[in-house]
Amino acid sequence: MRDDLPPGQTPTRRFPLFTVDPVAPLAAGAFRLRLLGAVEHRLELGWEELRALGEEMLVHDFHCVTGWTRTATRWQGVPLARVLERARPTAGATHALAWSRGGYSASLPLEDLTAPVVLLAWSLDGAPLPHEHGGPVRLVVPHRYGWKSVKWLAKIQLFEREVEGYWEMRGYHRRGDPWRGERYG
Ligand SMILES: Nc1nc2c(c(=O)[nH]1)N[C@H]1C(S)=C(S)[C@@H](COP(=O)(O)O)O[C@H]1N2
Ligand SMILES: [Mo]
Repeated sequence: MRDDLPPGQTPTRRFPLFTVDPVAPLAAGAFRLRLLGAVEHRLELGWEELRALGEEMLVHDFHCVTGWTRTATRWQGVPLARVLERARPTAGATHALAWSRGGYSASLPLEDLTAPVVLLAWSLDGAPLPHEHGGPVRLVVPHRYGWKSVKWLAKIQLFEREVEGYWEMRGYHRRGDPWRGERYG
């Protein structure tokens, strides 16, 4: 992680909430994640199966496109790459939609999703991930703007073409690299 901030970002230690699809809390034991679409092996993982894949810790700034950066945010979870390996994306797979339980989605190029910083996170700043921040499990894609880090993660759908999620359909950038200021387009 770099010490400086991407263009147009202001640091904060608060962690503002941003939610367009409020959902009811879900007990960790009831959590399920499905991987489907352009994969050789469809997968459905429960809480215990996910936890059995191991745990990594990551400290990274979290950049919302509206201009706040929650600095040095500590996440624990399993790298998504480990789960994707098991699902085996097809040779032609290029993009994915990450879906929440509430119907929110974000579009991600496959190479962004397999980066080592991308976690299926169940812990925030040393405590179980609170419901309002996407618990029991959210996607964390800290090298992209925050709208790609889908809370209440339920499903990852792979595609052999470019696709748009909730904000990409509304004009936000397909990649969303904060260092290049990729807010719109
Ligand atoms: N399910 C869901 N995930 C979401 C959003 C949302 O509205 N619904 N908002 C995104 C946006 S724009 C940001 S900046 C972050 C904010 O995460 P936080 O609410 O935990 O701070 O969540 C992202 N993930
Ligand atoms: Mo955001």
